[in-house]
Amino acid sequence: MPTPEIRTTCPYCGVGCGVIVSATRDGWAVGGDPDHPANKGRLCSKGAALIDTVTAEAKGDVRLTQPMVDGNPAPWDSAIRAVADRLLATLADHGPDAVAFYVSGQLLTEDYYVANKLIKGFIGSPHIDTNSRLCMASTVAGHKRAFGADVVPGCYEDLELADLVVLVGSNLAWCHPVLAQRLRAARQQRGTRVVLIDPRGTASSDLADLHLALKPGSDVALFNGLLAHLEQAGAIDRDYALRHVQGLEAALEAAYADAADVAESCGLDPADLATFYDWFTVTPRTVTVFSQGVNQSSRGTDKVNAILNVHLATGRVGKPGSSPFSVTGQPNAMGGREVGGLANQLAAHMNPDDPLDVERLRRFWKAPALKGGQGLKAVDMFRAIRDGRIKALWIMATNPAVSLPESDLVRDALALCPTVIVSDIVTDTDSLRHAHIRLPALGWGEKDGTVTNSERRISRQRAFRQGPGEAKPDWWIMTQVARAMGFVAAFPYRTAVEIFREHAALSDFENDGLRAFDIGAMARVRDGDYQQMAPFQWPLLAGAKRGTDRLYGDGRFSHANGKARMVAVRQQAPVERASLRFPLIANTGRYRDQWHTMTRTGLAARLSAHRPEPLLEMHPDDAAAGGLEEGDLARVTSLRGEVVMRLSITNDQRPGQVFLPMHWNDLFASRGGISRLVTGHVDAISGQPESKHVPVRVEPWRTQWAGLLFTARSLVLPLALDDVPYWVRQEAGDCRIHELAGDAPPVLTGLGDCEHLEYQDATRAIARHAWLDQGRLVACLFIGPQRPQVARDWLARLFAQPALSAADRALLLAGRSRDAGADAGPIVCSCYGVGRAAIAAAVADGRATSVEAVGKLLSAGTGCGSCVPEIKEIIRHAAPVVAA
Ligand SMILES: Nc1nc2c(c(=O)[nH]1)N[C@H]1C(S)=C(S)[C@@H](COP(=O)(O)OP(=O)(O)OC[C@H]3O[C@@H](n4cnc5c(=O)[nH]c(N)nc54)[C@H](O)[C@@H]3O)O[C@H]1N2
Ligand SMILES: Nc1nc2c(c(=O)[nH]1)N[C@H]1C(S)=C(S)[C@@H](COP(=O)(O)OP(=O)(O)OC[C@H]3O[C@@H](n4cnc5c(=O)[nH]c(N)nc54)[C@H](O)[C@@H]3O)O[C@H]1N2
Ligand code: SF4
Ligand SMILES: [Mo]
Repeated sequence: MPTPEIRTTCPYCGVGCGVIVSATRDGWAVGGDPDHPANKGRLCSKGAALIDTVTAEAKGDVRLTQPMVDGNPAPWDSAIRAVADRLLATLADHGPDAVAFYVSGQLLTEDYYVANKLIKGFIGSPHIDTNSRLCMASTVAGHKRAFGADVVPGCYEDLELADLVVLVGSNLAWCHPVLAQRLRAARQQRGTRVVLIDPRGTASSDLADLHLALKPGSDVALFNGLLAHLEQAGAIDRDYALRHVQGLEAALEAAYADAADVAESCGLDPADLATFYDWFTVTPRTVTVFSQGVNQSSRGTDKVNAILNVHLATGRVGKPGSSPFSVTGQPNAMGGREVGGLANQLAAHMNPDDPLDVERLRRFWKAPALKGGQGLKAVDMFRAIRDGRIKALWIMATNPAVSLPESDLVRDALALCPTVIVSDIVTDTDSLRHAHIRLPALGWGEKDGTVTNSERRISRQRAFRQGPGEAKPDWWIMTQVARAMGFVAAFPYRTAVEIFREHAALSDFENDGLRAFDIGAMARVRDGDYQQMAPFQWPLLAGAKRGTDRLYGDGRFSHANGKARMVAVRQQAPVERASLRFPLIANTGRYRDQWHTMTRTGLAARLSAHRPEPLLEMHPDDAAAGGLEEGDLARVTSLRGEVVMRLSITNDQRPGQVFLPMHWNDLFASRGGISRLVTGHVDAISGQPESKHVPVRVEPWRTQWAGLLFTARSLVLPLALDDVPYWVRQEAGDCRIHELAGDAPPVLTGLGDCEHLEYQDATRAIARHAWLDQGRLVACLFIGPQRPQVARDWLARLFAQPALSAADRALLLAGRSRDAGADAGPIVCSCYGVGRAAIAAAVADGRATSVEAVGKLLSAGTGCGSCVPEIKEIIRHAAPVVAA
């Protein structure tokens, strides 16, 4: 019997890779879809581990399986009634402006469409915003200013056709790994030049011929300098500019005003700067990829336009191998922009400030409640909740208590809000802890719909498994609530395809070329064809067979006069500067194997082994000045809050700057939620927060003791975590590992009837404990004045054994196995599960001294390749030091 295969799309990053899920004897296997144009069969570590997360979710009480109203399980009909009643009561008592939705680029387009229609069209509140505000808002605003519409002109193939690829504020190797793989392959084949513009060294440095480690926030100066240079070098395409561009002279004037001291403003070596400018000048086929180092800034929109300016001035837009390219973060960030999920958008690329658009949408939806004007953007929305202006909030597929800036204030807002409804797939998140009503949503692989990736390509997500318990698709939940509120006729949906057809019809409605987003060809798609739908790019006009891969290549833009606009922008510093009190600048971002707030990737042992603990990365000079050493715990304080993190000293950081990962939340760490530090300053145009530039102070955080606790997954702990000031939890397969540190000796509560083994050395303040249940290891704890050095992997593996062998039992309290090589260390290659220790050993004893040799010997680096930069790093570190 052939194995049933389902083609679907990866639910993580905006590359939008096609995956094939096939049933195996004991579950499923996942592989890259060779026919999907985004990845052509490739996957990254997160995509390859999709089944791990699905399997981990199925264990224990991870998934939310039934609606909960005020803490009590409720059947769907009463939960729907409760949501509808509370929203209606808020409407009656306080009017529509007291209701808000906060949604996500991780919803499917069909879900997103219904959310937007319900709140804007029928509840009559403009207050819907999405986590894309923290992500793509500056690009949306920059695109609109320059092009007249939110359009990404290029496509992925351009990365392969380009001769020069400039990565600005993008860690492509970790955050869009399959695009990095495509770029790496093209580079090997045709010697593509790559320039990385990022204040710190990252895994993407490994791809780059030139790394410009600019001062944070100085991108506008850098690109203004480039624009002035282009004009001096005679590289402005005057003919193109004359016919297709407005605003060249004003933009040049502004650029010259910044150009005099670019190297100084950006803190760069003038020679490096000149190299970059020369390469850009002489290379018509240039793609500039940009991401959060550009967007997440109080000057984000200007940064975007500074980049678009140099492409417009040279006519390098929407041509093969030649375009600016904003890569989207979330799987459906782009779909959300199509349905108008942001507070300053209407559906289908219509404009809430244009009365004609508002009237048009009102007619199409038959929605008399639809108002013109913009709603509150995310940061302001949560401030309005805290002020009591918004009294009912529905959160879907996002975790704002962790991901929004000034997150202590966000938590206060949630605690004060009279009605908080949260739809999620898991039982517990920092945001769910504040919910009065919790609604169980179907997750990836359980639901059907579409997503749009960074290159405007719409792909299907398809179900291959049953959802748990009562979980339902997000669109279904909202449809039922809408109907219960009385909006029956406008919300007739029984399947996702009905919503998709309406969305497609709206994109085509009275469009006549007015709006770039048009998928009219899908307005009558049949159910079966939707099931079979192959990935396609928009626009796809009624009657067309194929979508359009590039836009604006002909120089006709979306502004009314058909011309693009160069925007005169000037370098401005980030809102806050380093000061005596907060002398360092904190930058925040991502790790290779974690996704956002870890609700899914944090469950997979394979993914959690790459960086089990969040690290504060710091330059050696700053560490020395602060009296800090590698592995120390440090307290990081900003104007808004504090966190505690383990120090990693690295030359990849510039002096004066530190880097913190955004992923850890209150479920995974006692003091690791870094958005507590982030100030709520936003870009004046886009409303996007300045998440990459936070003045902080870093001090040693010394404790009397440190510990490591291993427990079987489903077990109560032998001590109260609440009493331990520092802990970080790691899922390690058959067990959980907690790093611990504190002052007062931990109070052990023990584990009931379990057999307790114990070793104490009071003079050295060392204590070791183990608990066994009928011979099976259920917990062990190591405590000492320093962080205990034990064989983590070996100990973790003991939890899989039904009963410990006498030999293992004898070694247990020592925390050491007999086989010294048993510990892999942090996982470097997650495709083949190869740890740092094995690679370092092979390098040290000369068995492998190149990436290729490591691959041959251990397979590491031969899967998705995301770990190649780390393997190189290990080889570099192992290089013999020659005495002077
Ligand atoms: N592994 C993984 N991949 C992901 C995600 C994830 O959570 N994990 N999330 C997805 C999402 S939603 C998004 S939005 C993308 C984000 O993808 P990226 O934007 O690539 O990721 P970040 O790590 O947030 O930030 C990128 C870089 O911006 C740099 N930067 C900081 N300040 C400046 C500056 O002033 N100028 C410049 N030029 N650079 C600066 C940082 O040092 C950082 O290396 O990743 C997507 N992919
Ligand atoms: N300091 C700092 N903060 C940042 C960033 C940064 O770089 N630095 N990056 C920002 C960016 S770019 C982004 S995109 C955000 C991301 O931040 P969030 O959106 O808050 O992060 P996620 O962890 O992806 O949250 C998704 C939630 O949806 C749930 N979920 C998953 N699938 C479904 C589903 O199908 N339906 C429903 N209803 N729920 C589901 C998950 O369990 C999870 O709770 O963080 C932003 N915050
Ligand atoms: S590159 Fe992005 S979409 Fe592709 S497999 Fe990795 S996380 Fe998924
Ligand atoms: Mo994002």
